[in-house]
Amino acid sequence: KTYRVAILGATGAVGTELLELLESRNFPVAELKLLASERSVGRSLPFQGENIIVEAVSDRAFENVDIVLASAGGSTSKAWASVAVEKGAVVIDNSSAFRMNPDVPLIVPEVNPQAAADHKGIIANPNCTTILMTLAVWPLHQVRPVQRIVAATYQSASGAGAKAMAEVKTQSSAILRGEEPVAEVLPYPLAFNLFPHNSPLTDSGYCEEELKMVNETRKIFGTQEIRITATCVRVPVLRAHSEAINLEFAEPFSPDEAREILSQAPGVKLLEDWGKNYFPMPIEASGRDEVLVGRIRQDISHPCGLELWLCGDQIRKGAALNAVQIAELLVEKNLLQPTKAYVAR
Ligand code: A2P
Ligand code: 11C
Repeated sequence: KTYRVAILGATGAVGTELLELLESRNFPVAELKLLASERSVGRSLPFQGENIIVEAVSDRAFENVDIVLASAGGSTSKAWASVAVEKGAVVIDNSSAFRMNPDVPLIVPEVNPQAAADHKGIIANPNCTTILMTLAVWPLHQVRPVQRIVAATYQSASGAGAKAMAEVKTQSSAILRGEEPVAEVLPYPLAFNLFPHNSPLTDSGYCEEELKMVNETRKIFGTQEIRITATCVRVPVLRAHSEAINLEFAEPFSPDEAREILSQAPGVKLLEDWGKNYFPMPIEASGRDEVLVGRIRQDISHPCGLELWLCGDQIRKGAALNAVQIAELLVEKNLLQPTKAYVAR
């Protein structure tokens, strides 16, 4: 069986990766529609040896579509997801628009694939930092429940889109020429710099990105009991996020046992050479499917604490790959029937 697929946001950093992944993973595509804004009308993108013309998103564009992979920002998803569902498609949405909606499953296929069975037309793809963290923490949490997570992130420009990636390169060359870097997409120059994450600040003092790590992780793990705090930082890296994660359990968790568990965990690659001080780096995680985890060590400040470090490709597992894996899950579990039952607002 093959499926009619639409990519909403096809011209973006995640959209172009979605296109590549559908092809390289041999997703059973019967027909592919590429949707973006009016700005992209007339462009075309290659898929399976053909050039597919990009269309402006519209009501009609969602007719005769089975699956929509959406990555065009929250407001675009809010405007179009319900239209697509009403026309019979299942939407896998990479934006934050519906993630915390109780009627919308939030899925990392290696962690909570069972949640897909409850979908009502929309499935949310979690925030990239959340996806990467859950891959490393969930296998440990299965063995001994984690009680508290303290995370610090080092997030690449790709999380802010293709234009932010281009901006870091332009800023870098400007600085190397002795010129002032210009920041138009991100709020401050990122080249040779870093700054606390640029998502809106909330009254709690946390930015939205930090609260996404808290709330989304609890929803994916299916528990409100885990205490989570995070500090998110944008760094001048192109497309892979890094995270320093401190975990606290009710009893000690030996680094060797954690290593053994993570060496067999799906979607994870353990990468440690203590003799060479060689651990995961964003340049090695870039373009790879697995989240690289290493530097697992006992927290010297707490007998039941464990420290670890990870790097993962933000565009791939942090966004496009996870979305395509959700689509594969829907196919495998025969969950792609149109629902028409529910319209999210
Ligand atoms: P476009 O290229 O036409 O602006 P990124 O996250 O890399 O910035 O990409 C964002 C994606 O979302 C692009 O494909 C962009 O299309 C698309 N997009 C942004 N705003 C809209 C909109 N209002 N309607 C449809 N697509 C949009
Ligand atoms: C970043 N995680 O790296 C963000 C981008 O909720 O999907 C994606 C925001 C989201 O800046």
